[in-house]
Amino acid sequence: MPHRLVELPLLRRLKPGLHVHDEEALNAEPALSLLGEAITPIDAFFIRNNGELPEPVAEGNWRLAIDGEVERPTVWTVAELKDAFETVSVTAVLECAGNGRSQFEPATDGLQWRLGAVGCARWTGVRLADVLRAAGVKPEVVYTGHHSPDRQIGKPEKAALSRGLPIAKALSPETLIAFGMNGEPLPRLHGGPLRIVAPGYPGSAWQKWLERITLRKDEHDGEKMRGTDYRLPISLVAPGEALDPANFSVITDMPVKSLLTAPEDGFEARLGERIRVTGFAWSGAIPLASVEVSGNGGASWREVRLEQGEGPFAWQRFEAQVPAERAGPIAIMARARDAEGNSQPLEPVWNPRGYCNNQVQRVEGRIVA
Ligand SMILES: Nc1nc2c(c(=O)[nH]1)N[C@H]1C(S)=C(S)[C@@H](COP(=O)(O)O)O[C@H]1N2
Ligand SMILES: [Mo]
Repeated sequence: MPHRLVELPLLRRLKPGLHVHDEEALNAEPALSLLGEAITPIDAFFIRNNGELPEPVAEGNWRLAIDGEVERPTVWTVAELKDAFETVSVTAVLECAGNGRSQFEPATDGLQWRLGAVGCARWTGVRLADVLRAAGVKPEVVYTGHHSPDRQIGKPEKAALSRGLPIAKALSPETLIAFGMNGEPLPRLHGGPLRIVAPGYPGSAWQKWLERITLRKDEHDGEKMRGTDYRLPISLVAPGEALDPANFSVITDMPVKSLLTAPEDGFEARLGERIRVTGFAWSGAIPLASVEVSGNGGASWREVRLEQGEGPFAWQRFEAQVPAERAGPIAIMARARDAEGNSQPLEPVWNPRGYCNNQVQRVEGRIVA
């Protein structure tokens, strides 16, 4: 029986508003209207799984091993981790690298996410750096490798996903081994009892159900770390072109992006009314600089005020009023720019696996007299 059938009732109960993708693994995303809050509620947060969910394990029985290129290989219980290290929280956007993939033309392989594979939560845990330093990071370490018990559908011998981080990101203070989400114990669907939180990096780097970290002298080569998996071409590749693996590098910091959460696609407004437009903008590592909104399909743009976010890795809210001036179709758009001048492209930048689509979103509606 496809695993999804077993877990689906659980998902429906915990996250009733999510659209479940027709895949063997459990993957689901919310309607954008559910993403209107600065902190995305857990019941509206997307989930992404590359394989079967692992069997539930009581927190007291969970172990995290640190090994590889360390002075002192260590095994921790969750309670020991909480006792030994300072507990910290970071508010950060978690976005799947495949978010928005359904908009690529020609279509690429992979889950056809709409725009909802993103959310912003308060993550609580211990700094990965503190745990690694306690084990003694050898000077030759360049990468971490993360391991979890979840397996590919129908292939119990193959890990679903085993990703890692460049050591600089692993030792950076925002990177956590998290056990809490929005003030609650980290839910099993989100990787509880322990997951990696790598703010600014794609969701693939946020290893769930973390049970082992191996420090390495080379880039990690685990499941979904090879070939073109979670990699972008260094120089652009045309659809159908032969792919040279040497032209691909691992996705690290996510690009600048914005999301309109209201109005919804297909909205109707009355002539003369002011349409309330709300949304969020964020950027992986380069600070966010500005957001502009267009109420006329991109013919003209107006800068909007960005509200303060909860720290550098949170998304920032914005709001605008767009006048409903003419009866007929209307398209509302938002375009974010980062501090280095990168802004969201109007068209998706095509790549073979359909990653990092940060194209300007277009919400279409109608103005009626
Ligand atoms: N063990 C494990 N960790 C994982 C995955 C997975 O399949 N297995 N998927 C990754 C991907 S691709 C994403 S986008 C995020 C999704 O996190 P969420 O399900 O908490 O939203 O988890 C990441 N961590
Ligand atoms: Mo992802």
